[in-house]
Amino acid sequence: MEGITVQELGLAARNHAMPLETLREPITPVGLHYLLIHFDIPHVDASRWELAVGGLVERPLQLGLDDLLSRPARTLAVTLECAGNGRALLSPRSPSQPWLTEAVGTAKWTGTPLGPLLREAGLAPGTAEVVFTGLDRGVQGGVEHLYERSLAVDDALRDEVLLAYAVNGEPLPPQHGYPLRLIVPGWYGMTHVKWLSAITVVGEEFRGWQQEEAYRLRQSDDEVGTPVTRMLPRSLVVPPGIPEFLSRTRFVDAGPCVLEGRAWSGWAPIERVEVNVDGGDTWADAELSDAVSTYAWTGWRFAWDAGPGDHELCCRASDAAGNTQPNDPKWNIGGYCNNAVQRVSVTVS
Ligand SMILES: Nc1nc2c(c(=O)[nH]1)N[C@H]1C(S)=C(S)[C@@H](COP(=O)(O)O)O[C@H]1N2
Ligand SMILES: [Mo]
Repeated sequence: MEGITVQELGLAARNHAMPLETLREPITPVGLHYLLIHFDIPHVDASRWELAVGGLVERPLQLGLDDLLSRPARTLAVTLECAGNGRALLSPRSPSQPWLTEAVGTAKWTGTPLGPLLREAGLAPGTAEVVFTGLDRGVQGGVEHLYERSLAVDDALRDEVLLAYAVNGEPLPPQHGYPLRLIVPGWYGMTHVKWLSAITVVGEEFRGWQQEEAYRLRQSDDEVGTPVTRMLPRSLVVPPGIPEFLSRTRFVDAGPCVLEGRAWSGWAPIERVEVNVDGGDTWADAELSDAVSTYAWTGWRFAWDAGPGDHELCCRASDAAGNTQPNDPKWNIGGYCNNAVQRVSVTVS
């Protein structure tokens, strides 16, 4: 990995990852959930805040927080992962949040389903996409804009899509989108717009900066690229033993050692997790437990007989749609979707 710049350090210090030992918890405590904020956390006075539902709808709506709280509520455990997870392990690296592998978390999000609200507003004929606008404004790629993302109407109408006002049973904290955020289970993090202020139905493809410039897989700047959507499979292991402070190398006692971790995919259920010790082609199956929910990670365990010496542990997940983690990263300019297998260095004595 080439040297991290002071600017990247600044981003990394604002936006933290989930410490990997937290993988032991099926539901990530809120303060340990990863965080990604492009601009500033907006200051919101909930008594004045309103959500505008408009555009190509028959009955535009203005909803206060109490209106949303009085609608039918649903709670879903959802695994969220930043599309840039793994970016710092790519070379060359585009200057952005330099994640290693732990930009992930699973929380219980409570909110009201989006579909019924859109149907109440009444989708006019000729609708193509739904645009979600956050309150946060900044400059990225030289362009000033509000944080905005869109979904195709069919994706926005899916049952599991929520307008969430609570996480793990508490009102959203400022950093996770107070007072309201979008939750789109299965999709990479950028989709889950925080600090929502408007939902606008449009008749053509939305071309905002975070949609058209960012979050596309491109090999060169002049390519249109393909949009980043659902999470590719990934598996992470709870680092065994104890760490060395700076290198994070692990020290483990020789003998039986139970490795445990979690795996997820936004495309289909996790079907298999395999563990590899010290490279080569030998992968052994881990034992899977039930997924925390249809939209959340699956636990796994593997009995490792730790022999003395230096080792490298790898784990890889496969989903029921036939996706498997690659051994080596697939490079793209934005540094998205690097779901190459995790590698953990362990010294056994
Ligand atoms: N309004 C707004 N929504 C946003 C963002 C943002 O910067 N502004 N960041 C997105 C990205 S890139 C990610 S990965 C997730 C992170 O959600 P979390 O911080 O709650 O974990 O929020 C998404 N929603
Ligand atoms: Mo992200």
